[in-house]
Amino acid sequence: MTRLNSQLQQDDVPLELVLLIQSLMVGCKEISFRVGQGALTGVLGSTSSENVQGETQKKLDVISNQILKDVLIESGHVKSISSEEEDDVVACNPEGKYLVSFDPLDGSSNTEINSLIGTIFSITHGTDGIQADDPSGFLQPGTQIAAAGYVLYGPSTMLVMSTGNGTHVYTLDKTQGDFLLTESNIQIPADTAEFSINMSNQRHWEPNIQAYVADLLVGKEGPRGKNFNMRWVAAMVGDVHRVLSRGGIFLYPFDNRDPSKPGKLRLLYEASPMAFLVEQAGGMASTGETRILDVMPTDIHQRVPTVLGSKNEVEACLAYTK
Ligand code: AFP
Repeated sequence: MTRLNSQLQQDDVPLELVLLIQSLMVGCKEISFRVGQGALTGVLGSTSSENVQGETQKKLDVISNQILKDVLIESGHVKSISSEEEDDVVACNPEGKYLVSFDPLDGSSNTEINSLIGTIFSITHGTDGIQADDPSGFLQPGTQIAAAGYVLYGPSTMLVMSTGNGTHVYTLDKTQGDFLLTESNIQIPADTAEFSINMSNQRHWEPNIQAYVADLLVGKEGPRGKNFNMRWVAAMVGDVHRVLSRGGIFLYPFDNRDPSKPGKLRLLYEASPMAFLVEQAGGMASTGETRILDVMPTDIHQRVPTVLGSKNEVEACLAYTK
């Protein structure tokens, strides 16, 4: 089986980026181990602190964030980091070539029920002349991504990543400690009969999304002429992994609970890396109005409404929103 390093070489990934990805994976393997130990090592449960989003941090959020910061700083290839769990950017090596954004443990409330969680990351080039502690270096559209992916801590630990040459799936061989290529160039089926949205927010959605989902729910008798199934993992890594594996549409739309939060998902370390993977797998990713990868960030913790997945179904949804 092909090792991660060999695949990266085959995809002509520059050496410094390969070394950076290797360091990142050292961190993710440690997170995988710590997550697996669970209650045995007292890492479950919450801390008494909140992150910049006003969310109570889980112990594993803090541990995972520290692990990734340590390996990325040590790698020497990273100029600065932006993380869901850090208020500001973290300056690393001023000579480092790359900027890394990450959600160290997406879906961390699932740790309470031993369910899916993961690390989401996005890597871009640093801009000359912008200091390592200046957040404006991160304000680049997703089209500038050099590599993006996630590591899913489930029954298997899996890395799903793209460096712009298709989306590949690797499974961690825990006996050897290597990520091995288990599926290359995955393609999301263009059509689907499965959707993924937190239905409990229905009353807060805008009328166009209400109308789209209502038409899915009437099934065969409605305008879509077929029955739809629904799934919700409550961790974007889990829901997007299903969409990448067998198709589907995933939505976290704008809702009117809090006008300062247009959607729940953060652009830099959730929506954008997932949009990159989905597009590289032949799918589509939109805010409902524009392509996610074209959105120019204005803040490192910016949120965006998100609709992604099977191309024809995303287009069907956009017919309601545009
Ligand atoms: P955390 O990263 O704070 O755990 O949030 C997870 C998440 O942002 C995303 O992974 C899920 O899709 C979404 O929240 C689930 O939100 P609900 O609370 O609406 O289920």
